[in-house]
Amino acid sequence: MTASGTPASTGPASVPHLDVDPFDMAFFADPYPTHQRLREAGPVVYLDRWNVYGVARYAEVHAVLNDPATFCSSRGVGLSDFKKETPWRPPSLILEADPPAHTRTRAVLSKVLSPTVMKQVRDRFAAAAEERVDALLDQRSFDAITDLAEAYPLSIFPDALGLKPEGREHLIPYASVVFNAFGPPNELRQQAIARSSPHQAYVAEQCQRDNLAPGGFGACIHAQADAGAITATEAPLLVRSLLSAGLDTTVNGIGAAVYCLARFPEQWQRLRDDLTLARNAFEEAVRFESPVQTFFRTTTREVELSGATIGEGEKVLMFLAAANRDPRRWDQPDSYDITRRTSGHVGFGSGIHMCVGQLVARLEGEVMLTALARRIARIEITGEPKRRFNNTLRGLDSLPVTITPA
Ligand code: OVV
Repeated sequence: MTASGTPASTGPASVPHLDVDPFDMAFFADPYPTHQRLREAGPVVYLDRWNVYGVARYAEVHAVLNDPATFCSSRGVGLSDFKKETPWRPPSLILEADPPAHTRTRAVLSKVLSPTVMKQVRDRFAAAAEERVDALLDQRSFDAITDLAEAYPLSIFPDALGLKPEGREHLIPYASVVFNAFGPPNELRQQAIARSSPHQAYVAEQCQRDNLAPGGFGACIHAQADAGAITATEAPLLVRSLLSAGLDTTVNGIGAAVYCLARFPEQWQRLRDDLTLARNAFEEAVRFESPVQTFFRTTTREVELSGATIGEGEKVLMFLAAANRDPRRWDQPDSYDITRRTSGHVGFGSGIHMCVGQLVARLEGEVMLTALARRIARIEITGEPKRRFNNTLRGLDSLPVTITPA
């Protein structure tokens, strides 16, 4: 059936065909009505605009994420099929890999970003959050994206990695290219790649062992090469994964949390009344806004999914954000509720590829929301929020706010 209810005449039979483009500006401006259409059309849909299957319900997104042998990552987790097209950069050794290759690299990054390591950086991350809030209290009116959601991760994460001070202005632009590149060959992707050379050159250089300060995440990755867990050639590419996925994601996660707490003052008040809710308030913002909106997989064989037959070598687009608001899974999915049981949300993915940096993200979110809630009585949105357009990331470019001290 097509979206208008007539039988599909071309393309994969027996699944609803939709003509929506989930990578155009109108969709990014307000994805929610289309998310609902995608969920309601059926468990599996076909998107004629890009010739891909789509899943937007929680059950199917979860199923695809948890069958990595059938829905592989090694052919790319964007629209481009690495079996048919040359990737724009050498593939990631963790994101764009399947077991058994993935298992080894995953173990290394899990160790580098482990609970033990979080204990070591926690006090520094918390002190930097307090310092940032000090500065914001002096300003009273500021941009919650540039002055908070970007400024805070930039004040800790590059140092935690062990990056030298010069050139850090490339980090967010580089990540923006990476996440635009998962999308289709639209203007966002093509322009991003066309302008990526200086950012790529910076990142490649910083991944080298000599450019990473001792004790940082980057040096720890290289030390894993000495231990024989990975080769010396693999280490720089794994550092690249942290540079790709470790900054812009948390910028948008913290941005999402502040945007939620500014829009829903009763939730802000609950957080102020009980600071132990900070970690779940951040988690709920990841569910509610889903800073990473989508990823693709590629089928390794013909497979039946909820009654639909998908052939081998097909791209499947997972709408993580739609799954995170699927009424089949969530009560009041469109409410931001900091006391909700958030576990099971797919904002960090699920299964073997679930965000390896999730503890860093949660630590940053928790300590920042704690610092804000302890010292600020009110957050008021005082200007028009401006959206930032990216093929994969959802977030704002600007969020003018005025705060009232506690
Ligand atoms: C999850 C993610 C996003 C972007 C890049 C990478 C990972 C990477 O491994 O390079």
